[in-house]
Amino acid sequence: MDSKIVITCACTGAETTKDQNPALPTTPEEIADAAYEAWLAGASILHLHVRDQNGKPTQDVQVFRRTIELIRQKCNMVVEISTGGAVGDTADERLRPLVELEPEMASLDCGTVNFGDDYIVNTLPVMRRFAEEFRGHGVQPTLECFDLGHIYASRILIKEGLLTPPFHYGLVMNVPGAVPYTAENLEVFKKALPEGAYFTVMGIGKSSLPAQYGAIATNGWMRVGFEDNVYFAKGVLAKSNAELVERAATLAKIAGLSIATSDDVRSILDLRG
Ligand code: KMH
Ligand code: ZN
Repeated sequence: MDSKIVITCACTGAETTKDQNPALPTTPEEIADAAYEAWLAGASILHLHVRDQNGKPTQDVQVFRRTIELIRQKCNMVVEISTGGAVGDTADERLRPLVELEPEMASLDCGTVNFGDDYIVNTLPVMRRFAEEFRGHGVQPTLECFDLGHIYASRILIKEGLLTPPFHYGLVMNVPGAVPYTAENLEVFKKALPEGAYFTVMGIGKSSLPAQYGAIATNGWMRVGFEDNVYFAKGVLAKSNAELVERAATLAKIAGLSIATSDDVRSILDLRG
């Protein structure tokens, strides 16, 4: 499995708007189409946020359910529900889709951090509560770390037995007000991970492409998509999420890697399936 790389597509996010890129998928139908195209292009995991009828972020279980049903009609992509939600969401709101839908995977945010002029709150007690729900519902977490201290916070939960291997981290770099993406910072993050942990590198905004190279260089996995970055190149909007996935897959192949399938991910991370 070592020479396989996993690509996640984060096709919608909670904060990206159609004003930033008109190709942003927001309805269940648009998200399912985007997911399928991304899967065909090489993404094996979908990081899923959904929107209400007005295009605003929501943690409404029915919208998640409908979107996942539509995806399932098209492909077997691993669906990773967001429990980060949108800035300002309560812990209860963020957890509801996980509790009710029991997805194979979901994100578990590992600390409090600036989000531009906003912020997200994940104290240790909040993280413990989330970890207990993940365990109770058999959901594999992606431990999203927006700063170095978040990795150490996750390690407290590991020591307490609330998180168990296999570990999968999402190293989210370049959120405004948090750690910038640099090759050196990625190396430091990697060194702080528990032994044997898998990790996906996520570069926000203009750091998306450098972070993809960083992932390849450090034996990590890649995440691309409009949640992280709406541009294909400087001043050039991406036509679709699939276009970004396709380039990530090409970079990986040039580096001699093969692209993991969704079933590869299920086997590597021991997902329920
Ligand atoms: N939308 C951000 C506030 C996650 O999905 O777990 C949080 C986020 C992280 O996107
Ligand atoms: Zn997210």
